[in-house]
Amino acid sequence: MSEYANLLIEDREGARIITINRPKALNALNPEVLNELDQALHSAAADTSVGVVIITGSGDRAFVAGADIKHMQDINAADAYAFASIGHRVFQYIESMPKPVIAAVNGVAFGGGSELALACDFIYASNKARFGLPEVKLGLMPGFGGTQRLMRKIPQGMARELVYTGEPILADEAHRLGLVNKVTEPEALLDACLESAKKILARSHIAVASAKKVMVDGADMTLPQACSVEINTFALLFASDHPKEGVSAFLEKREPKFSK
Ligand code: CO8
Repeated sequence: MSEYANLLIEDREGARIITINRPKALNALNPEVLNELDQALHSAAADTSVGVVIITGSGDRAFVAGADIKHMQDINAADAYAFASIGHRVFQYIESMPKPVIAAVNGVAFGGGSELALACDFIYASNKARFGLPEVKLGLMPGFGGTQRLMRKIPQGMARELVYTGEPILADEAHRLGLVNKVTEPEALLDACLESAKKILARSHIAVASAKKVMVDGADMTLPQACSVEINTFALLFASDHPKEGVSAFLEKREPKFSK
């Protein structure tokens, strides 16, 4: 029994799978779901038995069909500000938490669903997945970071066209654009994510967390600033025993055993 009303949690050999579970609303995000996701992510970050997080949606139709449209029917500007802020807080946490987060997009990822996937470190998708930011069709615009993160992940002109038209793209097109790392058959999606997670889990978690931090923080810095952060973070790795173990293992022709 999950401690969450709208999430299912499963651990598989160091990977924590968080499944957004509101199938009747195609896993749409309301404030309650977002707050639960926030809690689940903090809990995964604090749990030393977890090295990678995978986020997916329940059922075979949707990853997440967007922010909850019903929730937005009668809200005012202050409510909208509060709702958008919750989404931003949670999605920024995905970027700042020290463990990689993989989006396993198993169906539609529309609006807030695409925005959630965009905040993850990388995306694997089933060949049934569709991505889109259809907010303008509803008189809205992306409000969970989509206008900013999409532009930073695919060519600007393409991002603008997707936002202005609200038209969806299929998984293969998202792959061609570099938005998605891998496209699989639906039944193979989770295993593909777990396979990638397994490789990450075999590495130094301190090195992976440090690389994530520099890649996320550095993305919006000038190149000299970002490189300077990289030098400092690289040097800091040597405050742990991981470089010694990794380098010794290489020279001794054995697999490294990194401390937890
Ligand atoms: N919110 C709430 N309920 C939803 C949502 C949603 N985003 N999407 C689907 N549902 C519900 C439907 O209302 C329906 O419920 P019911 O059975 O009670 O009528 C159920 O899920 C199944 O949906 P459909 O019958 O429509 O299923 P179809 O297979 O015919 O269509 C689609 C599937 C194509 C995914 C269709 O449901 C759809 O187009 N959904 C809306 C997609 C969308 O526009 N998403 C963007 C929402 S706006 C947004 O995300 C803004 C983010 C920023 C917010 C900032 C805060 C202020």
